[in-house]
Order: sequence, then C-alpha cells, then structure tokens
Amino acid sequence: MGKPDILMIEPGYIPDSLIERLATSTMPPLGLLQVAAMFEQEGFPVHALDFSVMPMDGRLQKAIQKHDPAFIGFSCTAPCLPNVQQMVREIRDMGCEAIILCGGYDATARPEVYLERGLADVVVVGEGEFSAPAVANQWPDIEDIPGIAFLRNGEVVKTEQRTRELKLDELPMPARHLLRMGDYKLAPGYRKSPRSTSVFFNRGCPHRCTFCDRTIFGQKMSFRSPQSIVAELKHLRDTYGVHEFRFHDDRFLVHPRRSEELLDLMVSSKLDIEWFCAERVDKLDARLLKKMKAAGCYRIESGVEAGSQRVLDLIKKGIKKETAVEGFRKAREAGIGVLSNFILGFPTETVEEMMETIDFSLELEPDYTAYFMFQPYPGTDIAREFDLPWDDEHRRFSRLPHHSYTVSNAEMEGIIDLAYKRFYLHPTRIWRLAKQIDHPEDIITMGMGAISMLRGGFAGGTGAPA
Ligand code: B12
Ligand code: SF4
Repeated sequence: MGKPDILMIEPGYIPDSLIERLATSTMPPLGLLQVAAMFEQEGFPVHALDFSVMPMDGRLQKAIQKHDPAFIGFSCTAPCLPNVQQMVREIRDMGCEAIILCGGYDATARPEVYLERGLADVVVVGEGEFSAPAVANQWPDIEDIPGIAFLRNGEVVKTEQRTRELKLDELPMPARHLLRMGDYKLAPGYRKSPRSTSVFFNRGCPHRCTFCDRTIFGQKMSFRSPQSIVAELKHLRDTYGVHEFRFHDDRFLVHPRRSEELLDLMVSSKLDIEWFCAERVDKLDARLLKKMKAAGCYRIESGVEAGSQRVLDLIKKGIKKETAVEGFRKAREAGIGVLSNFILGFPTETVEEMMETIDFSLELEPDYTAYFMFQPYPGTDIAREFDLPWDDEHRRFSRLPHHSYTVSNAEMEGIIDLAYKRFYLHPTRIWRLAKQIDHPEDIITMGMGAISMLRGGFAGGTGAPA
C-alpha cells in the first residue's frame, strides 16, 4: 500500500478590506512548500491550499473529500490563528480525523496554545524539514522525534530541540508546483512585472532587534551556494516565466564574500532578471551595491523603524539616524531604489516620538515607505521584556490595553493614517507612483487605494525585515 495523502494549508491572513487586499503583495508560502517537498521526497502524495490567495469558499472541504488526507499541516503565523481555528473546526465538523500538524513561527513560539485548544495533534517546533516527515513516517510512535510538541495525558510534552543539521543545498526546491504561481503578485505600483516570486539565499540573522520574531532561524547563519541559487532562478524563469524576484532573506549582504560570489555568478550567467532584497541601512556597502545593481537589483528594503534615537536604542536596532541617511544615499548613488519600513507605537513611545518617525521618513526620501503598527509577537524579546499580551482575535491590530502603550488603539490608527497621507499624498510621490503604472489593472487598484487612504482606511500591517 502506498503512503497516505497529506494536505498542506497556508491559512492566510486576509486583510479586512477589499482595497487592502488588492494593494497587498502575495508570495508563495516557501516554508510550507519546503516541508511539502520533503514529504514528496519521502513518497507521500501532497496537496496544498493557500488561503492568502483564495477565498474560503468550500475549497477546504472539497480538498478533504477528494484526497481524504491522513495528515493535514498548517503553517502558522500569529495573525492567522483565527483562520486556523475556523478551519480546524470545519475539518472536525466534517468528521475528518486526519492528524493535524501545526508548524511555523507562532506554533513554535507557543505550542501549548495550539495543543491545548485542540488545533494540533502535533506541533513541529522550529525548522520542519526533518521533524514533519518523521512524524508522518513514524505515527503514532513519535515520542523520540526531536523538534516536536504534543499532549501526553493532557500535559504538553516538548521533545529535545532539533539542531540545524540540514544543509540548504541538499534540500529539494520548495514544491511550488502544488500551487498556481500565477496567483502571486507584488502590490501594484511596486512591481516591475506581472509575475514575481521569491527565493532564499540564507537562513538566520545575527542581530537582536527586540521587536523582530526570530523564533525559527535564530542567529545561526546557514547559506546556499551561488550555484544552487542561480540554478533555481533559471528554473523559475524558464518554468514559470518569472523575471522578477524577491530575495526573502532577512539580510542579503550578511556574509559579504558569499554575497559577492553570488552576485558575480548572477552577472556572468546573464539571467535577464530583476530582483530586490532586504538589507540593514548600516550594511550598505558602495562596492557591493554597484555589483548588486549590475546583477539586476532595483530595490532594497530596509527597516529604519523609528526616527527617535531613544526608540531605536530601546528596540536595540543598533543604528544611528545618520547611518540611515548615509545608507540611503549610497543606495541611490548606485542607482538602486529604497523602500523603508517604520513601526509606530512601540511600548513607551510617545506621540512626539511617533511624529519624529514620520518626519524622519519624509526626510529620508525613500521611493516607498510602509508604516506598521507595532505588534507584540509572542516569542519576541520585546513582548517578554514588557510582558505584552497578544490578542488572538484581532486580525489587524493586536493591541490590548497595556500600561506601556501611551496612546489608544483608535489614536494609533489615526497616527498611521496621518503617516501614509503625509508621505504619499505629495505631488512628487504621486507622480513617481503614477510613472510606474504599466499594467491596466494597477490604475484601478491604485485609485481604490488612494480613495481608501483619503477616507482614512489604510492603517494596516505589521513587522519589518532587516
Ligand atoms: C516571506 C514573508 C512573508 C511573505 C510571504 C508570506 C508567506 N505565506 O510565506 C508576505 C510578504 C506575503 C508576508 C506577509 C506577512 N507576514 Co511575513 N514573513 C516573511 C519572511 C520574511 C520569510 C518567510 C519564509 O518564507 N521563510 C522561509 C521558510 C523556509 O521558513 P518558514 O516559513 O519559517 O518555514 C519553516 C518553519 O517555520 C516550518 N514550517 C513553516 N510552515 C510549516 C507548516 C507545517 C505543517 C510544518 C510541519 C512546518 C512548517 O518549517 C519550515 C522549513 O524549515 C518571514 C521572516 C523570516 N525570516 O522567516 C516573515 C514573517 C513570517 N512574517 C511575519 C508577519 C507578521 C507577516 C504579516 C502578518 C504581515 C507583515 N507584513 O509582516 C503577513 C502575514 C502573512 C501570513 N499569511 O502569515 C512575521 C511572523 C511573526 C509571527 N510570530 O507571527 C515574520 C516572522 C517576520 C518577523 N520577523 O516578524 N510575509
Ligand atoms: S529587524 Fe532585521 S536586522 Fe533586526 S533582527 Fe530582524 S531581520 Fe535581523
């Protein structure tokens, strides 16, 4: 008898309004697809659903009826928890008794929530490449598998932590064929071509910004070889016709020599692609920026986060404001655009400091900017430091009243809204965005986005890389 079917689900974080949905970039869930590829390698028939790009309109039920999976896997970030709860209820209501595995950031940070609420039979803690197939292969004798958590007599049992034994080059490519690559797009006005997708060069980040969730990869770095990345880029270009890529690493230049080798290989391979990546403002090196430009890089995303030095120090960002000015200047000189991310509403941050952040974002003159409302992700240092609660039911703003917050939720929404208006409702920036419209559908989406912003409905979002 063959191995049983497995259904992998990205539960999705569906922004509240249609406009936000249209204006949000979508990317294939690479973690889920990486684990799916490992299941396939072990001989399991695997299916996948990504509810970030499809409505919950009975597809889950249809997939279960069709495939009768023995295992169902959910990839869990904190804002997706309400969707996971709803889907698990629907799965059980159908009488489906599949073993449910939850993995990803949120399940790793708080496995007890998933186990005690009956959302998971097993939580895969940390990187899932080896633990997840081991659970499916060994079920129900799973107690010796490292990197998992489960309930024994109602008590949460966590097995020993799995050390990273995987070599990234030896992993199969993420099983992108399980989803429709054409469903994934960058936000309008922000993309260069109608199809884009993402790749990874490394795992880990050596920094310790306290708001950033590093539960899965931590500080230990692992890299892929330039050859394997270029082979994947070529494969994606030739198989899916994609010419625009997002390197989703926390930092692209984290190991300058390896990055340079990759850049040189990309140039000599004449890939005919464009790409962007994330990097810290204090690590932008003029010589490497020039090479990045030559290899097709057109934009760098950088989390500047705050315009107040006190707040930057509070969150251990490790940068000075002057460094951000200097970093952006170097990128512009190399002919590379910049997108800067800011977070407003850190614990103890005052309204004056938030205004400093907005002023600083204008002073830096990035091509694009995103303002996120601070969210205390479970597992982050800042959530521990200030003992900040997470509100599961809030999809957009997890903001329970707390003494370290200086403004109310409603005031916070107003401040984020003001930030977007001050930045984007400006003739130069409107013109810059308008010039980038080269797909007819973008005109409609951006028009709707502008109306939403004018009405004060554009406050959403969280988190910021690099
Ligand atoms: C790419 C990315 C996106 C993309 C694509 C999202 C997607 N569906 O993958 C976009 C831009 C759309 C996005 C949106 C959002 N993101 Co995001 N995103 C990332 C980023 C940079 C990389 C994710 C990734 O592909 N990693 C590579 C893969 C290989 O790792 P992985 O996903 O962790 O998967 C491994 C394990 O987690 C585990 N695993 C994962 N899924 C499963 C499932 C099963 C069944 C099993 C067994 C194991 C398993 O095994 C995998 C292999 O080892 C991470 C930061 C990071 N460095 O990881 C943030 C991150 C995941 N995002 C985050 C957040 C908050 C969001 C948003 C809410 C908004 C935002 N802008 O920040 C939305 C929510 C989207 C959603 N559906 O959850 C947070 C999550 C924090 C938390 N505790 O919940 C992160 C960690 C950023 C951060 N440092 O704070 N994101
Ligand atoms: S914010 Fe960026 S630099 Fe800081 S820990 Fe997170 S990924 Fe690393």
